[in-house]
Amino acid sequence: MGKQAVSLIGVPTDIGAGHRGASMGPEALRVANLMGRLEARGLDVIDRGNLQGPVNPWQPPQDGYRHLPGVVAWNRAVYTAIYTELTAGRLPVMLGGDHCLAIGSITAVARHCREQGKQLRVLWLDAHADFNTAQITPSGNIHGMPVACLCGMGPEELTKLGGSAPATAPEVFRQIGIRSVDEGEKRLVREAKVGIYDMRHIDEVGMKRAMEEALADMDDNTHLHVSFDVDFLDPAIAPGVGTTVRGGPNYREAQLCMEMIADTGRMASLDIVELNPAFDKRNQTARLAVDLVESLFGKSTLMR
Ligand code: HAR
Ligand code: MN
Ligand code: MN
Ligand code: MN
Repeated sequence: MGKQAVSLIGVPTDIGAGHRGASMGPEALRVANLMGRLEARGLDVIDRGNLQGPVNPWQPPQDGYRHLPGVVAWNRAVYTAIYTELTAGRLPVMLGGDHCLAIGSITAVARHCREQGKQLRVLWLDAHADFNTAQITPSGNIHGMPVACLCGMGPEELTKLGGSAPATAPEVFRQIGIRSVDEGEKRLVREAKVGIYDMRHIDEVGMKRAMEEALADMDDNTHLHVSFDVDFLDPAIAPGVGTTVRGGPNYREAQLCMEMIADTGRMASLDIVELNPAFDKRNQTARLAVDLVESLFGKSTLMR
């Protein structure tokens, strides 16, 4: 077998976030030597550099959305870039940027899966469900809305990024680590039947069983996309994010989560989002994210 081909795509924007600074995420991951560490794992890695898009105008919400035109522009660029890598048979790693960018990446992945006759499974590692809409959002920040948009609930410019809506369906999602869901959002995720493995469940059954459940029913026809919001992690180990929520996975739980994903051998695309160096100390959160991404690519599997 040849080397697994991986492409890094930087998307330096905080256009969908409520705090400035996620725009510095791609560079922080590069400084933490993401590329070198993946190469040391035997992967063929190309850093495609950064995509471009509008500057964050930092305006209040309009009609329930903050910066919708800017969010659309960045996501169009992401959609095209991720689709191009998948078509070339490479595994795209999107270096965010805030989590609104997963609308573009996952719309591209869903199209690729349709064209290849693959089943899609999305693991959404996050403290938040990201299932808000303009009607129920407490903030207007679009990084709180990507899952709803991908399921067809949202503005047409985002739900139809790939031509037709919805890009995908609630059944493909498995959300891990959830511990902050807004009131209106709770009702929507329940109605949509998104698969939620929240911290309460992880506390009760342990990370091992929660991940076995989230990874069940996949086969060699499954394309597994991992959307890793760094605020998934407990803020004690990962302070470098804009929206920390106490009570997340600790270092070992997070490693186990990543190792179990690696063991499936099915991960075919990845987002690393919400890393915010403005809140970090000595780039420790970026370095932790890189450690965990190494595990996602099988670091510890080889030691068994
Ligand atoms: N639920 C809140 C909102 O919609 C905050 C969610 C956004 N935070 C994130 N995304 N980091 O996961 O405003
Ligand atoms: Mn493919
Ligand atoms: Mn998120
Ligand atoms: Mn989050």
